[in-house]
Amino acid sequence: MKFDVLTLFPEMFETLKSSIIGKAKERNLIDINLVNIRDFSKDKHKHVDDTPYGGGAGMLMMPDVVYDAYNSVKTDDAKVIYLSPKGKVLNQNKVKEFAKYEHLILLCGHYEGIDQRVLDEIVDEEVSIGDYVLTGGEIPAMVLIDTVSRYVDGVLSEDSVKEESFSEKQQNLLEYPAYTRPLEFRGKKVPEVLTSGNHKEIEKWRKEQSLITTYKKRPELLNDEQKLEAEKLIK
Ligand code: 4H6
Repeated sequence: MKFDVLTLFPEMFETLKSSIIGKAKERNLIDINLVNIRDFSKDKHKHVDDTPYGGGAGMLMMPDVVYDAYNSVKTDDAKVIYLSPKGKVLNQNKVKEFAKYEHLILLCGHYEGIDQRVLDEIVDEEVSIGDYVLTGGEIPAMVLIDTVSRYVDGVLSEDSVKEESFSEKQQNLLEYPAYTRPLEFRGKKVPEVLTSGNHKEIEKWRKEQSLITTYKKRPELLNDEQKLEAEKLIK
């Protein structure tokens, strides 16, 4: 999977060198190519933004500069995603859909955003990572790279992939609580069933805990039947 990132702040992506995504890069499972939009500025002072026609606060990224940055990486099969607070909110189904592409181009806005004409020309999809405002599209682009990379073959361990296919069976449920050593912490013991060795019972307990957790934290994820079942378990 190839990600081209069009950004004014390529340094922000250093953090992707760590952990699982860093390993995936080292193993050439994913390729993250950072393109500094400023390299495509048209003047000797390297300007990339200008004031909005019609007045108003702030600056806008200029269309010709952004277009030339895009042109330097575009291919016929690439999907261009613009990270913006106006986009459709990202969810796991959207992530899986993006993971089917071999080439994603991520456009990061800064200042007040980007001239509409170049967006109309090059953007396939406008995506938001949630209903709040950030100073730039870089953190959303990193969220997209991280979430999509998890679906690239070989990035996750075999165990995580198995665990994921299990949690997909219970798609709308949150994870059950998990415990590790020590057996007792500040007077609290690990639930006995987990040390029983009875795998049938453990599976049943985890399913019930998932349902209870979801009922308490995100009831809107459950249908009426699941809510009734959760209420029975809590009583
Ligand atoms: C494009 C257009 C994404 C990018 C405007 C980006 C939140 C998200 C940005 C802006 C973002 C998200 C600049 C508008 C700052 C507000 C960068 N914020 N903004 N939710 N900001 O995915 O002012």
